[in-house]
Amino acid sequence: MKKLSIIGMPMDLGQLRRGVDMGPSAIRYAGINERLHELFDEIDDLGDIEIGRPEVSVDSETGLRNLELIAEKTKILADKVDDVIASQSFPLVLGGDHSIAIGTLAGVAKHYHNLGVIWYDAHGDLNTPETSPSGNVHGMSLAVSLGLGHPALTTVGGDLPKIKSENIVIIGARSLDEGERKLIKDLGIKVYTMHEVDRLGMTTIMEETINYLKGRTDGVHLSLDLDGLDPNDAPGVGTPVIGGISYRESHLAMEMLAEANMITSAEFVEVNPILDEKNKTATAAVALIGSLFGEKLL
Ligand code: 4U7
Ligand code: MN
Ligand code: MN
Ligand code: MN
Repeated sequence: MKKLSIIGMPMDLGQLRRGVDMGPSAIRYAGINERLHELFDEIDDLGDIEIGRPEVSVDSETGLRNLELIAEKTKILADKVDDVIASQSFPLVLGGDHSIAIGTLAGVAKHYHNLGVIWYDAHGDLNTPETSPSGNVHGMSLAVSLGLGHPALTTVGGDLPKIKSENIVIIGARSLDEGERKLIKDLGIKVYTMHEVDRLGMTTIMEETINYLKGRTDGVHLSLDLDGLDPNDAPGVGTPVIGGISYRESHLAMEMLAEANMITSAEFVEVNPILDEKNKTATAAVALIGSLFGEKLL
């Protein structure tokens, strides 16, 4: 019995641009249920986690915005994701900005000893309060999951780190801050930047990624930030960076993951319908989700 549970996480507290809280609606509107219903025996849309419209707060010590709120809300998401996996269903989380990954990974990590993570993104999201140029938590979520950053965030869903640096593969990076570059080198994190996308091509990158993670992990989470795609293909994102992964290359990546049958949880984040052109980005997200779950052209 193949079961999917969809969780909407309409949280925009990890960054400053309004609209990303409407991401889950935009993705549902783009037809996610219709697209997936033949690929699962059962699809359970659990609706959205309630975020409300809390007042922006700034942590006096670190300058981080919405720190306590993000901790509170991601904890709720972590529990929900934990429950979904416990019920033998596949958790698909729809964002929201990328700070939601703090919660998703905290929930998923409870079920694996060696969780792998594919971080498909223009950015590394490896900043800490010390290195962040912006103070925006959506640029810190991967670091937080490694146990690095503000304790209010690293302790969401338990004190221990949720993932190990050697189980991460970043794909599509083209905007890395100085502190992130240092962390990548210090920890030896595997990164395929756009240079490698150009040079090796997506086929080789995915073959290598799949082989690399197969040997060392007991589950693999896909965290796909739509800004990993080129802004021409996915304009509805808050922090676009030119020169990204194409729509076709992204399809290929998803199809190869489906063939490898290795993804055990996923999230699609940073869809901002206010900044989008005719729901293009949410539509791309839904098409990629279809491929990830094994939809075929023929
Ligand atoms: B996203 C940035 F400085 N690195 O930390 C930062 F460039 O989830 C951007 O990948 C972070 O979209 C982008 O603010 C976070 C910036
Ligand atoms: Mn991101
Ligand atoms: Mn990004
Ligand atoms: Mn972004």
